[in-house]
Amino acid sequence: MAYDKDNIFAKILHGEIPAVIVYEDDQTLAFMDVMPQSPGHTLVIPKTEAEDLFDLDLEAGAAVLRTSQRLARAVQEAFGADGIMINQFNGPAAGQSVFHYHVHIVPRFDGVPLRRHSGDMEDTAVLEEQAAKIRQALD
Ligand code: DGP
Repeated sequence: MAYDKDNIFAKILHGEIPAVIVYEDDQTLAFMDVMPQSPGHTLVIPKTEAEDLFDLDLEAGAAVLRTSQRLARAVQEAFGADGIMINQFNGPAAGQSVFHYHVHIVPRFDGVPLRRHSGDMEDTAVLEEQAAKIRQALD
């Protein structure tokens, strides 16, 4: 399958549809997942075109890892999470639904089950509030 330039994350990257942005540098963008599995669920994407892990340039992958580590620290601090789960799906059979490579940063809390993957949409106002907490916790 060829990379679809009109996928929803490409549109976010190019400012064609809105997203609650948490962090941006020259190689990566991080924004709130609109269907969070827990409060603070954040996504990190490369600015290069890559459908999935198999398609990912390693330099872009290193940049995504660097941003993911920074974001994971900030999310953990901002939400007082007991743990941080990192997910990354490749192919529909693995649960991938948006075909621009992305890493999920999902805060986990002892004894609290996750909401469904790609489940209910969160209010933008709530996501804005959570993003502000994460931005504040970023180094
Ligand atoms: P995956 O299954 O790994 O491809 O997950 C895609 C994630 O993206 C899923 O958790 C829901 C989220 N998502 C889907 N559409 C949008 C959108 O338009 N904006 C944002 N911020 N997140 C989205």
